[in-house]
Amino acid sequence: MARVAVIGAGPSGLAQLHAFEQARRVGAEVPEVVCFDKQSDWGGLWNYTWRTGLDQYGDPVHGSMYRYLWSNGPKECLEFADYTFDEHFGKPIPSFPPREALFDYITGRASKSNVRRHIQFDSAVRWVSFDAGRDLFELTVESRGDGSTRTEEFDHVIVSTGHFSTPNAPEYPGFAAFPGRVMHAHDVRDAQEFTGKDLLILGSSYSAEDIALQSRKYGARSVTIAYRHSPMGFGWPDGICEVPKLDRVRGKTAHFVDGSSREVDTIVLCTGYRHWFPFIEDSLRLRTDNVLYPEDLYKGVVWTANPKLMYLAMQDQYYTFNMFDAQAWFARDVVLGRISLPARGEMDAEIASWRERQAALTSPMDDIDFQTEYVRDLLKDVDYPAFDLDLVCAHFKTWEHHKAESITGYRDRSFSSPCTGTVGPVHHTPWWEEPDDSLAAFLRTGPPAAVPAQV
Ligand code: FAD
Ligand code: NA7
Repeated sequence: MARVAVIGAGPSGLAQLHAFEQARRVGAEVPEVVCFDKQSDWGGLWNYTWRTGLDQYGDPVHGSMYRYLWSNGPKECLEFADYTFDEHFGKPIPSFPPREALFDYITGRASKSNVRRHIQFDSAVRWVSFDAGRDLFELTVESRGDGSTRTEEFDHVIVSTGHFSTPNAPEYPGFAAFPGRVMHAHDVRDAQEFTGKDLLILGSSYSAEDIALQSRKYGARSVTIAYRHSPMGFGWPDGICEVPKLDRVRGKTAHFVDGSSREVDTIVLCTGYRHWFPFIEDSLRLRTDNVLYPEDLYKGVVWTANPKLMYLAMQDQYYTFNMFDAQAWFARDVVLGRISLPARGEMDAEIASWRERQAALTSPMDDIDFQTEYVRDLLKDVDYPAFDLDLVCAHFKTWEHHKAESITGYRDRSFSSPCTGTVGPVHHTPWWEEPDDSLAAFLRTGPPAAVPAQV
């Protein structure tokens, strides 16, 4: 029997296991699927860890999520079409859940389809190579508990190891002598660490926005965000401001390229992450920046130089869980032989055409349209259950407008489900005033907040 290795049991790896299981349940002959995850439990980034730096076995910690993290997009935009929020929670829930609720949702579907039996935990894939003579991949896996290693053979390999765990950490003059912490977003865990402090954040994307907001929410005295190219330009609450690029640090004083300066206690590098696959041999290793359409991946999934290798979720992400499903369904059908791949030249030409379109994108609205079309293109070839993709696209654009209207209030808005039509109820407490991110507090019903619903 053919063997498939899935590396990583985060949302995209779990989508892959689920896709195979769905086919098996309706009678398809499915190969043996083995999933390896170096962590002790599933959920990938959503499996919160207090650890930073190295983990208990001496490997770099995978987790980049912090306490008090709430979904940064409407849950309706990531809903599984075959496992709705209504089904999981048994009642409508607000549109912007905290991390614990999304972890519960992701793992709820995986539990329902009983895919845990495929996963070997505490199992780090240390090396992936391809033996062209035998047309097989060799995976060297370490059982981290006892340090033993073994090499197994597979016909297909699907890499779903995420790409938001290895920091891109630039250095600026003066960091070495800065009398405070210089840290990357990857190591942020509890914003209360910054209570009473003056914080400097570098970067102008999701991490910068969210860590700035929550640091202030939990008591930072001030937050200064230094952008490299352009400011985010939101209407920041009192105590948060944006300034041009950092030039240098002298003692505790940060100097910016416009000549301004300020004293800061801590510097947080929200400077993004690197796609990092040191465990994959050179000829099979994806190299890309955080973009909507990486090079060398046909349909954003298939490694064109060796189509028995596939990568999931390697894109910059507006769409997440439902895009991972579309990719997983596509990858599954390539493995099952239901989708025949065109010749290498044709695959390369299609990638080039998408990347040409990508180069012409000039705004977040363009990006949203582009990723919508990408997901649509995947869905047309697979039997993933139908959902209203145009509504998801419209919701993303509305969400962008909400953020522009109120960066502290956008999480109080409600959206309708593209799967069930259910409108998320307004949360009992405005996000900016809600310190408790527990699932129990989130699910508690209470008096509705006076915020207009957007459906
Ligand atoms: P991951 O979740 O990173 O999971 C990868 C898995 O692979 C991990 O379990 C890891 O242990 C395993 N692994 C890695 N290397 C190996 C190896 N060598 N051997 C074995 N196992 C390995 N998305 C949203 O939709 N909404 C949000 O609000 C949101 N917030 C985010 C906030 C932060 C701070 C970050 C960093 C990301 C956020 N995301 C959000 C995006 C996130 O990328 C996706 O939601 C999702 O976690 C990606 O799933 P994944 O399975 O591809 O990767
Ligand atoms: P992103 O979205 O990849 O953004 C990285 C940011 O880092 C971006 O604003 C970059 O600036 C900035 N950057 C990169 N290098 C530098 C240097 N050298 N100096 C200053 N600024 C720099 O990563 P995020 O962590 O924000 O988001 C990743 C995921 O986490 C995302 O999916 C969220 O859901 C959570 P630029 O804009 O290019 O000027």
